[in-house]
Amino acid sequence: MANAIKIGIWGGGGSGKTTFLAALRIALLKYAKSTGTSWSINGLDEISPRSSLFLEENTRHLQRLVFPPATLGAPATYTYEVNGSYPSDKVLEKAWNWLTKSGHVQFNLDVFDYPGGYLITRDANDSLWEYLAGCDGLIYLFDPDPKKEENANESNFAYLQRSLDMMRRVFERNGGRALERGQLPQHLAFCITKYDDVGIFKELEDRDLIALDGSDESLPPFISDPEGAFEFIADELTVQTIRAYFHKERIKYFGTTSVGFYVDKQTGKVDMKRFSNIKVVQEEYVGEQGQPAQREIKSIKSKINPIGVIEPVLWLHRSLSAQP
Ligand SMILES: Nc1nc2c(ncn2[C@@H]2O[C@H](COP(=O)(O)OP(=O)(O)O)[C@@H](O)[C@H]2O)c(=O)[nH]1
Ligand SMILES: [Mg+2]
Repeated sequence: MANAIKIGIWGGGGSGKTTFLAALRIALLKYAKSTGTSWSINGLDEISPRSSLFLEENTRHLQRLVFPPATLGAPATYTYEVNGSYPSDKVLEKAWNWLTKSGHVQFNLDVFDYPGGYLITRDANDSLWEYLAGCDGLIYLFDPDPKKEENANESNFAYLQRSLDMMRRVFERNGGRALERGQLPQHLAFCITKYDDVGIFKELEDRDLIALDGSDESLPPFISDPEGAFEFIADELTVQTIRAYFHKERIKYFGTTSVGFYVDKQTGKVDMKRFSNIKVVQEEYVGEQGQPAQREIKSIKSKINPIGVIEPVLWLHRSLSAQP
């Protein structure tokens, strides 16, 4: 698999990497069912031990309607192989065959899993940067949580600035030939995640950035202009950082939610008055000084309906296979 296309998934601590990966397996199976095709994602344990187990366990968590546990221990890289084919619609077939050569899709997907804050503290010699720089395509999970954005160590700007700088250094160390006009050579699928979050959703809706497909009411709400949504939600430094480091024509923005929206069992549609697929319960616990305290535990209301999860992955694959 020396020439396999490599796609890497990264993002800040708690941005939803593990949930995204598990949702991807479910989304691929749903896509296969609805298009009459066959798709799979399997761990390459010979390259990255325990990849299969990691995916299996986290998919099981989502099926049991709980979020995967946060990564607390050592960082790890998990490697997967995705196999599939596009639907054999006559027109599509022509286009995809040209893009993918055989019509069969195969690529590797790397997921970097590390505890919150880890990325910020890594120096230029950390192997994480080599891994990221070695990917042909990158998926960045942008967590729009305003509480994190306000914290200089947890903001997307901090994560992006550091990782893009470090990646650039890897290319410079290797002779700098891959850098063109000072920009990174990779394709970037930039995902605005967790847009199902009630606060984020309302903000986007107020700005007319949420659309419902008029042709079918059962289709869930989607972000009509993901790049516009990014400009609206993120601070300008983050927006300009992305534009500075990647070639304009190699970036695409996506609206992503791994858990999706709650579908009313009676109507089979998303009820816009109670669209959230997340349940929050307050849990009592004993704080560090022995005082009673409360925290929020989030779980999932009903079967997940991932949106914008396979799209960035397949867009990257298509863009990369179309390159000479
Ligand atoms: N609203 C919403 N929250 C999510 C979603 N995916 C993840 N989360 C939240 O983000 C937390 C961290 O997700 P996780 O996948 O563990 O992040 P990681 O640290 O990047 O692997 C979860 O425990 C959830 O509370 C999503 O699609 N929607
Ligand atoms: Mg994780």
